[in-house]
Amino acid sequence: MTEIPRSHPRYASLVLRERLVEGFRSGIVAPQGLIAHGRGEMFDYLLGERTTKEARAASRAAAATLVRAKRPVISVNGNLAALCAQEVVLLAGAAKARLEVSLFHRSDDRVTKIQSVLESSGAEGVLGFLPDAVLPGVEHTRGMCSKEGIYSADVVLMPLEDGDRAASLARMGKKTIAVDLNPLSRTSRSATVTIVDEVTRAIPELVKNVEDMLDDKRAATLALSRYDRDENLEAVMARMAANLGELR
Ligand code: PTJ
Repeated sequence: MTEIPRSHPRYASLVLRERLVEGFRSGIVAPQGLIAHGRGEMFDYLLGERTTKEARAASRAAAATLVRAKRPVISVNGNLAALCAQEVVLLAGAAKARLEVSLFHRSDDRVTKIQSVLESSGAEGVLGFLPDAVLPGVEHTRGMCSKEGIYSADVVLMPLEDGDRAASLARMGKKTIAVDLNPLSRTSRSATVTIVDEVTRAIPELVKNVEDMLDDKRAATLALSRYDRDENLEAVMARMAANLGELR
């Protein structure tokens, strides 16, 4: 890994890049994942590279959706595994969710490697290696999933998800939770709850909110009653536009 001095003004951002490059070299991250991260960085820049009040409200609604779920599943791709495998495993534990490796650019080799990254962070029963179902309307291997996991889930958390797959899950009647820095993406606009935040900030915030809501049903009800996806996305875009104005 390239040594990044802590004093560098863009230290946190550069460390994430290094994690992804390392993940790419070890076969976890798809080459396209590096490009996708660059797009995310641009939106994060406009966001101010911090968790906003809109993201916190969406995170509380997402936590409420997870604690109320009967069969929650977290969909794990290469970028997520490279950036924050440990935090994802913690979240699965707190929300009693299954983990399924679900790749846009699927290969058995990458599924195996991502599964073993999750297992070395303490995950058990990771799904995804032997898919036995297909997401309706999603062609080729990117539609493959497991019956026991994503296919029969009632709630799917899908960080950095492609728009076609997100739309298919929504059409199947599932509640979906997106983590996506792009408030304009089809994924952001089709999810039940969309957290517009960088995933390494969003997942720990979600763990904290899930833990807080496990024994507090009123907090979950309140979080859901206060959340409106389209209003939230509008507010995020207004914030980005205002930040851009200030940066000028
Ligand atoms: O590992 P695979 O094969 O499943 O492939 C993963 C990628 C990410 C390549 C695949 O799912 C893909 O092509 O995704 P998209 O359609 O490019 O969407 C990724 C979305 O995530 C984009 O809207 C980005 O802005 C956003 N994004 C990228 N990095 C981050 C992010 N959002 C939050 N945190 C990030 N670090």
